[in-house]
Amino acid sequence: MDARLGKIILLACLAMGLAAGSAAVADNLYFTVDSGDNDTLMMVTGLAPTTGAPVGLSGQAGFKAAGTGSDGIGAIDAAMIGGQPRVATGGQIIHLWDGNDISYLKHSDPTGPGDNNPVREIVLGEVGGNEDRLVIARETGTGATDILLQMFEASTMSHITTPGPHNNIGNAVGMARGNFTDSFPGSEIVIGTTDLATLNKSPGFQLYVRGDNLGWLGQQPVQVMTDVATGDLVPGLNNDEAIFTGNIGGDPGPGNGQQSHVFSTGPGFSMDYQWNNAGGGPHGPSASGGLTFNAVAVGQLDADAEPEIALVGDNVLRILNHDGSFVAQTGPTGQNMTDVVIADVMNNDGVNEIVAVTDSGLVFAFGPNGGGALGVYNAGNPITGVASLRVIPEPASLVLLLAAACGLAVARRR
Ligand SMILES: [Ca+2]
Ligand SMILES: [Ca+2]
Ligand SMILES: [Ca+2]
Ligand SMILES: [Ca+2]
Repeated sequence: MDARLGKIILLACLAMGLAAGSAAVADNLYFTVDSGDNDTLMMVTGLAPTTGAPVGLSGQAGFKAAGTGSDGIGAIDAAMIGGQPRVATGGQIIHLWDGNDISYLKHSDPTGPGDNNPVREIVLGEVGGNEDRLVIARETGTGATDILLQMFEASTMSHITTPGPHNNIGNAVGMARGNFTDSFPGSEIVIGTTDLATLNKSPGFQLYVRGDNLGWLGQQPVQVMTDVATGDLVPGLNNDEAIFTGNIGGDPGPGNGQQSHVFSTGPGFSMDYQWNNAGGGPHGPSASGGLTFNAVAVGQLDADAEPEIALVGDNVLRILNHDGSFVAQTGPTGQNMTDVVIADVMNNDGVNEIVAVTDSGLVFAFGPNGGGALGVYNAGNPITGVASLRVIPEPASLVLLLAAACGLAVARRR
């Protein structure tokens, strides 16, 4: 080897060693914030532990804020698309943002000018085997009790398909992607629906559609729900299952309210009940009552291979095992938590935290066992949604060659 080339490689190796020493990067967090009629998207690249009174979210690593020019923002999702971090938000219009710095990329107004019927739910990323997808759920018009699904190519925001609306099924209150069956490619989409006020029907449905064309697969009544999440909650069966939560069972009380129900899919895409966590003990009402769940997330919170479940709501954070067995409950929190994610956002340690946001404008970070908050941060306005994303750098071939030359082992976090 030429001496000069050797020196260059040595310097590059030193630089890579330094980079590897600080390579642990927390998952990004993105927040939708209700700030009047020009709602805000905010991001941080990590949270620092704090004690005592809430500290400003704007003081956290990588903080950025962007005006959306849209009201009613709250639907949010994040995914890697073509090796790039992307964030999608839905209010009166749909936005696609660069997940590195929430700079604006594209927008689409699915209802056209003059119609402010909001996007209720949004899913970004792989569905139907194609990672470049954005799916929204809304109504056909203001006050309608139907669900209109629309699929776009995410990177171009070009329209792909809008099947006919699902009539008399209420409004979407949760939407997630999961691979429920191998009969159809990639992930399918599950939607929770509810509309007690206007429908003389079941107060809530689970609705499944194909990921490749949004074709209807099945629906089934569940009762009042607020959110849905997916994960491999029944190991050894299919791939993913869906968990619905909310005020299922009616007003909160012993055996009612605050339930979560898990369903798998069977032959012919039947919807097979797996378990619910209704009942007494930790699942009973709080001393102050009113314990209902607003949101659910599925993710890894301990060392066993199965995922855990985080539920947040009015005055409560509850953690369950994948089979519904009780792990921990934190509360009363004195806060109405509106959304939750499970992500590694603190300490760069590969250990996930539970991040919950509130309608009073606070971000709570809890450890994987709940308990006292590891930090509380103030965004200044009500937070309507949160999404997380692990940004996976695309290794350039030169970097890989250098890594090989330096003899660096490539370590991967779980
Ligand atoms: Ca599938
Ligand atoms: Ca499963
Ligand atoms: Ca686990
Ligand atoms: Ca962590």
